[in-house]
Amino acid sequence: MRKILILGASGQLGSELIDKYLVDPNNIVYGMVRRSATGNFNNIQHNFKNDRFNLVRGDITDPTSLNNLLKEVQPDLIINTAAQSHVHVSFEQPILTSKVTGLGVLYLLESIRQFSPQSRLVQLSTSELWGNSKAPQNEKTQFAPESPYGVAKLFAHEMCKLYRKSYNLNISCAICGNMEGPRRGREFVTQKIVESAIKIHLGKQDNLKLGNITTKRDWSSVHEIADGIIKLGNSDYREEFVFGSGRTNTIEEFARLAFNVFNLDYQEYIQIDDEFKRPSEVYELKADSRKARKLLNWRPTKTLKEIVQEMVDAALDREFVNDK
Ligand code: G4F
Repeated sequence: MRKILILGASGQLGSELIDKYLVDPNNIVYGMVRRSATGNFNNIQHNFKNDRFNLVRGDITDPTSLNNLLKEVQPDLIINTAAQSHVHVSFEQPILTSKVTGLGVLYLLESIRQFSPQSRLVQLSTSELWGNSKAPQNEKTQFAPESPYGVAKLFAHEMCKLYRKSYNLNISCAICGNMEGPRRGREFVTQKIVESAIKIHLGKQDNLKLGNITTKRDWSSVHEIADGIIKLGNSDYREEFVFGSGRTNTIEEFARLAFNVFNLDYQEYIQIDDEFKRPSEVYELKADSRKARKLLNWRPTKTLKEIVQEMVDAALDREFVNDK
C-alpha cells in the first residue's frame, strides 16, 4: 500500500486530492487538519467512513505534531497544500501569513529531513510568485511577488529547492495558477461573484461590491490542477512544473459569464468599492505550462464557461439546501 499525506486536507485542493487518491485501492490517505472550535469538515466528511482515509490532527506551524506524524506514518508521498492562501488577508495579517505559508514549510522540510527522508514532497507554489513579470509566465520567469502571501510562498519555494539540493531530498514544486471549483472559498472573487449572481437572480441581494475588476487571472478547473499534481507526484522529476490553463481573463469577464447564466447584465449590479482593493496588485497572470503538458502528458480541457457553470450549479444546490 502507498501512504499519502495531504497537508491542508479540508481546503479546496487538499480535499480534491484526497477524493482522487482514494479512488485507487492501493492508496492509504492521511489528511492533516488543524483543530478549530467549530471544525470545518464539509469538504472531507464524506470520506470519514472509508477505512483507507485517516483524519489526523496537526498544524504546519507546530513542529511537534509534524515530527510525530512523520515518524509514525513514514509517508511515501506528502503533498503540502496548507497555507494562509488569501492574498488580501495577507496584507492584514502579514506575520501570521509568513508563519503559516512560509515558515511552516521550513518546519515540514526539517521534519522530513530528520524523520522521513525517503518521502517524496510536492509543494504547492503559486503563480503569485511572478508578481508583475511579463505574461505568459513559465518555470524560467523571474519571481517578483507583490504581497506578503507571495513573499512567504517564495521563501517556501526557495527552501524546498535548497533542501532538495543540500540534503538530496525528493522534492518538486508545482507552480499553480488560480484554481476554481464548487469548493472554492467564498472570500475568493470567483465564488463571491457566483454566489452574488445567484442571490441577485433570486431577489435576495441588490448589488455586488468588488475591488479591481480589470486584473487578469489564469483560471483553471481545480479538478484538472489536481490531476496535474497527481501526475507530478507519481513522476520521478525533482523539478519545478507550472500548471495553468494558458488563458487569461479579467475579473469583469468572469462576472459577465456568471451573470449571463441568469440572463442578467453584470454592469447593472457591480459597484466598485475600495475596501476590496489591495495595497499592491498583480495585474496579469497567464501560465505557460508547456513543460507539464510535454513531460507529464497533462491535458487540461475545461473552458472558463464550463468552470463557471459547474460553480453556479453547485452554488445553486447549496442555496436551495440552505433554504430548507
Ligand atoms: O480570487 P482572488 O482573491 O485570488 P488571487 O488573489 O488571484 O489568489 C488566488 O490565486 C493564487 C494563484 O494565482 C493563489 F496562490 C492564491 O492562494 C489564491 O488562490 O483575487 C483575484 C483578483 C485579484 O486581482 C483581486 O484584486 O480579483 C480581484 N478582486 C476584485 N474584487 C477581488 C475582489 N478579489 C477578492 N478576493 N474579492 C473581491 O471582492
